[in-house]
Amino acid sequence: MGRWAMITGATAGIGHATALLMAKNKWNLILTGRRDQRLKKIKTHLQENFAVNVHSLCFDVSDRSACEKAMGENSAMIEKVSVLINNAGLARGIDPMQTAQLDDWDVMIDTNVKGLLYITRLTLPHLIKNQPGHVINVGSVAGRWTYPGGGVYCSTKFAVRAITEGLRLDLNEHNIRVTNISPGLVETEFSEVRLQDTNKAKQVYEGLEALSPTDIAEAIHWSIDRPAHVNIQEMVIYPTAQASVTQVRREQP
Ligand code: NDP
Ligand code: 8X3
Repeated sequence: MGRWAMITGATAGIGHATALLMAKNKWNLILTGRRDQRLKKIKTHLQENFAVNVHSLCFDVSDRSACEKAMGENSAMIEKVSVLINNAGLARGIDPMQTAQLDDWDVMIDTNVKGLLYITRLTLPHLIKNQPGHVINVGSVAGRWTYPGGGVYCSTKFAVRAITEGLRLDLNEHNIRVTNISPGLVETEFSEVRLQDTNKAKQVYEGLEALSPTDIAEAIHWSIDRPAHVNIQEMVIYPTAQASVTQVRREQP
């Protein structure tokens, strides 16, 4: 039967890179996201190149009934999962709190906090059964340090860190590993989604070597690949050019 992992937000960036690396390492996968065409293309690529089983589930993690429907209708598949990688997430806007859009706050909180909680709660009974179970939450350095214009995004990632710790405490009796991966700047679609402007998004990564999605996928896979008695509780990973959430060294053009 082999080992099964579920990765949320596998259509791009860190989630996509993690799906690739997990498939290379012979993990069967359940991949989720909202863009069905991309999910299907990735599924076909992984099945054809790595001889693993891949299922794709297209739904919005911030929609509670969509989560319950997707997980309920596919329970025969979900019940095989022993590793959950909660990666789906996003930032919207970089405005100060006094002028930010309430809609942006709703989307970030609903996706990064409530979505992660829905998927976790619906998957946990299977993780407890399928030892050794492991939950990996993709947090952020924004879950440790706050920066101007990032107050609400940061608060969602602080919440992810608190949820990770809460899970570890509650699941201790069930021998489940729980890990928080906290990256700094990773070059993905993240800034385009946040700023809704391709040129401005490019500037975020200009003049520095940001982390690649594969750098984070490797950290995730390495954490999973430790012996079952070893739990990597947290990893904070910055690019060398980034000293803090507010200090980045950029080469001049
Ligand atoms: P991308 O925008 O490249 O990828 C985000 C993924 O999340 C996509 O697959 C997207 O799929 C999915 N997603 C977003 N919203 C939803 C939703 N409501 N329902 C289902 N899936 C959703 O960004 P990254 O790869 O950079 O981001 C992945 C995670 O890493 C996020 O949690 C982010 O906060 C975190 N992170 C990113 C950093 C960075 O600098 N890039 C640094 C630190 C943390 P689709 O659009 O198809 O739904
Ligand atoms: C994404 C990294 O510094 O843009 O979580 O918030 S940052």
